[in-house]
Amino acid sequence: MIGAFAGQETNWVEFFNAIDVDKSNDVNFEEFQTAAQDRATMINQTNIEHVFKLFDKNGDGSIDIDEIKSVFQNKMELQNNKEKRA
Ligand SMILES: [Ca+2]
Ligand SMILES: [Ca+2]
Repeated sequence: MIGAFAGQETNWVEFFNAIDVDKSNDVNFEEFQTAAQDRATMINQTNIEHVFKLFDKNGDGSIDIDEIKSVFQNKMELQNNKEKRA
C-alpha cells in the first residue's frame, strides 16, 4: 500500500482510508502495522515503529489525516533520508 501510493501526489486520503480499517479517523499502531506488513516488503518490524513515529507528529500514539497529509507532502524529504541510510 505504501509503495503503491508513494509516487502519487494527492492519494493520501485514499491511503488513509485504506489503512484506517475501523474508520475511526485515526490510524493506530496496529492498523499501521497491519497495512505495512500486508503490503510492504520494504518495512521490517523495527522500521515499522520508526515510520509510525515519523507519521505520528504529535506523538499521541495514533496517526490522524492531517499527519498523513503532512508526511505525504514531505515525502520527497523522507525518501531522501531513507536513501541516505540505506
Ligand atoms: Ca482506526
Ligand atoms: Ca498523532
